[in-house]
Formats: sequence, structure tokens, C-alpha cells
Amino acid sequence: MIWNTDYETLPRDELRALQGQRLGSLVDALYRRVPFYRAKMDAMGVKPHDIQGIGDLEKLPLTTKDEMRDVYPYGLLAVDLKEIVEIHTSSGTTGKPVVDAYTAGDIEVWSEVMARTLATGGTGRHDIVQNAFGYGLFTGGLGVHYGARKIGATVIPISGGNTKRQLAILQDFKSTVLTCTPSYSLYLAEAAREEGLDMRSLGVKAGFFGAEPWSETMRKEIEEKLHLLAIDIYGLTEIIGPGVASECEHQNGLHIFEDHFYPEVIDTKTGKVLPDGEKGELVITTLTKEGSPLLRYRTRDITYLDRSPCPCGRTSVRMHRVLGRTDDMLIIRGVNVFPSQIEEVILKVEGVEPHYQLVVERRDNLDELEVQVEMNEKLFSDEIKILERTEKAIEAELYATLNIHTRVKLVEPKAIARSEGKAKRVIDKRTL
Ligand code: DLL
Repeated sequence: MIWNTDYETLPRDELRALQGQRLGSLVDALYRRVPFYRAKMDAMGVKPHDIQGIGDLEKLPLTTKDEMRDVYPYGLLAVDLKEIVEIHTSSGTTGKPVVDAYTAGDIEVWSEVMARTLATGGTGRHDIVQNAFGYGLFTGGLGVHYGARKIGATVIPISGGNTKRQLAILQDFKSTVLTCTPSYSLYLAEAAREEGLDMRSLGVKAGFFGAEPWSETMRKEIEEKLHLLAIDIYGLTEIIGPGVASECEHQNGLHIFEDHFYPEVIDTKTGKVLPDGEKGELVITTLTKEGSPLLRYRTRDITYLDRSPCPCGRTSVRMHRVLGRTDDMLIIRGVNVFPSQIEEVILKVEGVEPHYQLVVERRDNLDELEVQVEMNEKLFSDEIKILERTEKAIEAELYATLNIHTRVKLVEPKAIARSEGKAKRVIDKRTL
């Protein structure tokens, strides 16, 4: 279902004209009101009148997460603080958090793009949305909440965690839509099984999952264990939260809501814009944001763009599911490795669960990657010989895919900590 056919199916030439117009107003506002951007534009010798259309975007400066941190907390506001009605921040685990400050208009846009997101999987007024994304400074909870409210669905704001209660509510309130991180959905399925509850017998028809990378194999597993349509949804605090892009029912890439968020993919090293289909770092310009708009923000997420038509009828460009992050990429003995590549390999193996962790250490100046994977109960009760054979088989498969030697260690069921939000997959013990 398409929530806003006027904008979501706008012919591409009209969309481009609209984007150009919006970019013009944005640049005017930033130059007048945000000293940070005025200084950056002056340094490059660009003035607002140099921006005549979306084709001029490349003349404008890129923005990085570190720059955002330097002007923490209010340095990027383009309006008076009294116009700001809500603030969210990133978790700040790697430094000062980044801030997103919303005007009433921004909350309206957020509700709109989240309504579009939830509608992709068929959510309507009659649905009961069990929202297990965390509420708070994290954008997942309230983002889904606003979208579901806009659609007129019933929201259950249960937030993350409290797994037993999640299961009780799923059954008692007959939730039809589930929203959480993909890893937490599998944890729910596992907990349900232990309680003798078959998630497939519940009436949940669609799940919207995001906030962390997941693979196609993991999607299959989720769809099979929870018996629902699993939709990948993408976004980040700096831009708005969830609501930047979402898959449709065809699950062939995420439609970017590009009347609000203009995407480019750049070469991480040179900063040059890459052609469609080439992998690089996703960069986003917020075309309509009022509170804390961003020009060409480097997301650190790796993907590529696809402008081929989608059978759903939406005309927007699609991004491939996130392949990894520039800062999550492990360099093991000089080889670039993304956790998602490892996930693809291990989840195809019989007898293991979708719970894994990567531990990197440096011994005698050599990087060693240990891949810890949980076995299921059946494999756990098998003979040692069979376990060793499975470990060797996964190592061989990882070597064939990544071209590096890894050590695979099967661990007992439940050995790997579960997360109620984003899963932590990598433990890097190297001190460089
Ligand atoms: O995770 C916003 C969000 C909430 C998205 C709920 C989807 C659903 P942050 O905490 O700022 O915001 O983290 C943003 O998470 O740059 C990606 O690296 C990663 N990420 C988000 N969605 C996906 C996804 C929220 N669908 C960072 N696939 C982003 C892969 C994702 N990675």
C-alpha cells in the first residue's frame, strides 16, 4: 500500500525540480542562520545563488559526525530554541552524542515518512502495532509511534525488553504488526518456543525491523520463525531517526523518501560522487528539515543506489540494504571484512543459531579472528567429532568467501548475550 501517492509516485523530472527548489531554500536558510555552514561555504567560495538546482549539490560541503560533535549541543540549530519541540540524541557510545532537534513541522514530516514506512507492509487503521523499539532519546520508539498514530492504527508503546510481557501482550492484545530490531525479533521467537508458544500461530502479519545491519538469510529465518512479512527500515538520529528509507512488499531495496532526504553515494577516500550501482558511503541532505538541517551528511553506512523501476510503482531511488559501516569494517590482516558477510555464511549452516559474535585479537603482530557461533540443542547433544566437523566446514566456507583464515568456535545454546536493542557483534581487543 502506498501512503502518499502524490509524492511517492511523482514522475522523476518533477521530483528533481522539487528537490532543486527545496535545496535552494535550505541553502539560503543555512547561510543566513547557521554560522557553521556559512563558514564552510565561504571557505569553499560558494554562495547561495550558486545553487540553482539539485545538480549543483556537489558544490556544497560535506558534513561529518565529528563536526557535529564539535558544535554540540546546539551549534547546528537553524531556528530559535523556542521553536524546538523535541530533542533526540544518538547513544554516544563512541564520543559525544549527536543531536537532532525537531520543530513542530519536523515532527509532522517524521510522522509522514513513518506513515509511509509502515504502510509499505500494509499497516492500516485496523492494525495493532506492538512497538518494541526503545522509547527515549533513541528515535526508534517515538518514530514508529508517530507514524502509527498518523495512520490511525492502535499503538502499544511497550518499548524494548521485558520479553515475557511482550509475548503475553502479543497474545492478549492480538497485535498484528511488530516493530523492533531484527535480532530482538529472533530472541522473541526463541523465548516463545521455550514457553511452548508458536509465534506462527499468532496473527502478526508484518514486522518492521531496522536500526542494525541484518542479512537476507536472517530475513528468511525471521519470516519463517515468526511467520510474517519482514520489512527492512532505515534511518539515523542525525537525519530524523527511522523514516529515511523503507523496503516495499517486493523487498528489493529500500525506497528513500527523497522528497525529504536527498541521497548520494561517495567514494569514502576521495569524497567523489559515485555512479548508481557502485558501492560507497551514503551521504544525505535533509531537504525539508527546519530544526537542525544537514548538508551532505556522511552517514558512514555502505550501500549503493538503484534507480530501476520498482513493480510497486514508487518512483524513488532505492538503496541496497546496508552492507556495513565504514567504522564497523574490520581489517583483518589487510583484508576488509564486514560482519554481514560472515553472517551470510554462518546462517546457511545446519545446526547453528543466528546468534554470533566476532572476537578480534592481535597475537605476535598478526590479527586473529574468532567467530563464535551458537549451536542449536540438537547439534549441542551430538558427538564432539560432529561439532569439530561443523567448525571446520564453517571455517572452509568463510575462507572461500573472505579469503582469510578464521577460527570458528561453536558455543553452547544461550552462551551469547542477547540484546533488547542493537546487537553487539564485534569485540575488537586489538590495541593499535
Ligand atoms: O537506529 C534509527 C532507527 C530506528 C532506524 C529504528 C530503523 C529503525 P541510530 O541509533 O542513530 O538511529 O543509528 C543509526 O544504525 O547509521 C546504520 O548504521 C544503522 N541502521 C539503522 N537502520 C538500519 C538498517 C537508528 N535497516 C545507524 N540496516 C545507521 C542496517 C541500520 N543498519
